[in-house]
Amino acid sequence: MRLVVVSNRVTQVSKTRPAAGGLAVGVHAALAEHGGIWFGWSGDVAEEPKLKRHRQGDVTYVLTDLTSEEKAGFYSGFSNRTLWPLFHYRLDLASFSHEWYQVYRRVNQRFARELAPQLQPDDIIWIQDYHLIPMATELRRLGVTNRIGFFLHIPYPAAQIMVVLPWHRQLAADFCAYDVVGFQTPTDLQQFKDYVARELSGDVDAATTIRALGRRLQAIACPIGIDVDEMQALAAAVEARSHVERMRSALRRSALVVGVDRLDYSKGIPERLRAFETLLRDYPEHHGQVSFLQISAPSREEVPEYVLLRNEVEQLAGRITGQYGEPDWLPLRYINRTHPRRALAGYFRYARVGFVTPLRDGLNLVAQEYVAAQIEDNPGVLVLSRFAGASAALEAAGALIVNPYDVHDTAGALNRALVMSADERRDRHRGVLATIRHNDITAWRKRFLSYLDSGPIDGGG
Ligand code: GDG
Repeated sequence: MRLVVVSNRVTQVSKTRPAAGGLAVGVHAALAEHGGIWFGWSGDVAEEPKLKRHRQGDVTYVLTDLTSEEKAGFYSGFSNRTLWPLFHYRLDLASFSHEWYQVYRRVNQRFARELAPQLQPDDIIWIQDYHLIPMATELRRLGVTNRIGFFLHIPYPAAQIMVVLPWHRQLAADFCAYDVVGFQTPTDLQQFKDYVARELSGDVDAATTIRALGRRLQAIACPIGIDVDEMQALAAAVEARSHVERMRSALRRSALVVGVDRLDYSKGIPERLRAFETLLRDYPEHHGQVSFLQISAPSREEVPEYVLLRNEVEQLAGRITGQYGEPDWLPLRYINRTHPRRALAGYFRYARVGFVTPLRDGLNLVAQEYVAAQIEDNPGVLVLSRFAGASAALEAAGALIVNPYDVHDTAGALNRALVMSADERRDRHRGVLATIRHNDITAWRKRFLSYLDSGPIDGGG
């Protein structure tokens, strides 16, 4: 069996440079095991898109460009200003444009046309994420009969939200064209089943088999994970590095709270800053004792909603520093730049609190990376939003769960994390780390591919 992975962006890595992020790590490991193709957008814009191909070991990378019109309609438009906000429950930020939708379908058609000639009869095909939902429909139209799976990295919203999308029926048919669809959490899976039952009168009673629109498919919950050993090694290796030393001497005796995200409205960064401001107001004993480092990597800067968010965050950060800062103590360090992965690992390791409070998040890998980077006999505490997919598994395991819309609740949890005894921190850390190990990146790909490779497991006919 050969594996063919299709994702919007393709991350090429060498053996010496580990890939950043869960998707890249998981896909690389799967491709290394099975051999195959990784197909997707090169990240380049060209008015006459060309296929670029190169081989590394058993893996062939096939990259295609987008025209500027395609990038605007497919990527910045329908993917990131329609599907992304809608699937993250932000109806107020979602825009609906027939033109964008047409371009979104056309790009998926073109990707399918470019991919189809490269396929062999026994290949299994694994499509990643919301940019590419129509890929199975388009491949089937071209006569491809291989098994095709789809994994959604972001939440699948409640049916009442989904039906707001003018093209929800077309997308539902696209989902049903797959053999296997995977979601991050049991809640996402249930919401997909609710949609299929209500809107398509489909049969969703069997454990994983769904029958709808004349098709039979498997739908599973399959949370993504991280490479725990890789993050532990990265974090342990930074101990002697100068940036960590500099940070520790700048902090002096302050406890570090760390937040790391793309600067995205789904991540709840303004709410997080307000919660920290509430901590400073309501728990003045932390003045001079705590410092919050928020790293927000620039993201989707061509999208207007992200420009507004950046302004809002900058204003809040300025207000907090202005109101509470002292010449010899900075309560907040806000940085709007991308950092090397090993620098992040170092900040995670020395932070007493990992502050991860998205308003909605498919899963959230930062929460897992923070936990993996801890020093086991003196670990920090994960404060995690209930609206991160990761909370489904980590709540019972020992994370402190908060409602990020409630700044008092969040500030209270932050205070609790900051004053927690070492024994309780160790207990909680042990539980959370064991869960993250159990659901790591290898478990994710093996579970998904076991369904994709084997065909229907329950139901039959
Ligand atoms: C989507 C879903 C789901 C962040 N800043 C920098 C940097 N990062 C890395 C993190 C982490 C990754 O990017 C972010 O992953 P998340 O899961 O936290 O969030 P999304 O980017 O929104 O990912 C999400 C995920 O897909 C996987 O399915 O969990 O719910 O939204 O690895 O460490 N990496 C570097 N510099 C940075 O400044 N190098």
